[in-house]
Amino acid sequence: MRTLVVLPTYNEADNIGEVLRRLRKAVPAADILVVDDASPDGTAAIVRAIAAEFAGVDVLIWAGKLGLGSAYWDGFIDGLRRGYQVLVEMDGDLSHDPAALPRLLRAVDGGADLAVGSRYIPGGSIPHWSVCRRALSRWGNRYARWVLNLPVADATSGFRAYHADIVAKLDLPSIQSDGYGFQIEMAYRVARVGGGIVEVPIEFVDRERGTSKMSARIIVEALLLVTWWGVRDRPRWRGSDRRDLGPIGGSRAVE
Ligand SMILES: Nc1nc2c(ncn2[C@@H]2O[C@H](COP(=O)(O)OP(=O)(O)OP(=O)(O)O)[C@@H](O)[C@H]2O)c(=O)[nH]1
Ligand SMILES: [Mg+2]
Repeated sequence: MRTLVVLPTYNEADNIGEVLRRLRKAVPAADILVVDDASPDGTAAIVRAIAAEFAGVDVLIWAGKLGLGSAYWDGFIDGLRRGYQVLVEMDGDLSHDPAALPRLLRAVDGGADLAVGSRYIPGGSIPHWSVCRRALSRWGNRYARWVLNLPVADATSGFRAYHADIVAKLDLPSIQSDGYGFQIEMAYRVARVGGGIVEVPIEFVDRERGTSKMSARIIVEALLLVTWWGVRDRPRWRGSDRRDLGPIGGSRAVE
């Protein structure tokens, strides 16, 4: 299936070259679109230089920092327009190992609408995180799963492959969130339109170079939005059955 890997970047000059080279090795047939928010460290220039060497690598450059959600949104719209059948999301800081991508693609090839690289199913791991960060992520995910009745153990994971047909049904222009909220919102929308979600175990390693763009604002945004969606979509506060919420796709884990 024709695949486009969308890589959002903001100041990833120290990582992007290696990400692109490892991706090319892991999935030689996939095209790559880097969506860069005018990184001051020259990330886009590095991508351009590599694009001259490798066919199928492109970069979209925006005038300023518009956020992760907006970068994915633009990358997906571009991918849909150009007729790709699979759209991949992946961080550009080497936290997501390109070598794991073929397993996600196999899951989509096998019929999944969304394959999520999951840290929270057997076989998944985060070797370097502190107890605090692990607890925040784990409980954030449990909260989202409970409030939204979402059949995903790792809804904040940013390593995913979508079948393009499901992305086309998600009404991307109305997406409200950025950061972790964006990942949860996309998974929730897939479930609501009846898409099948499969989780594939991944190891998430901490970035070794560059700085994190994660912030308290992104965490609070995700928490508030999840709570709001849960309230908004609950048909009647009292006496409602969670199964009334509408079509929810099933989820299963694969090795
Ligand atoms: N285009 C674009 N990319 C972004 C923006 N913010 C983050 N990114 C990219 O999104 C990916 C994930 O961001 P990170 O800062 O690594 O966030 P994280 O993985 O949640 O946090 P860490 O584990 O601390 O690295 C990286 O490739 C970033 O360069 C943004 O505003 N615009
Ligand atoms: Mg990261």
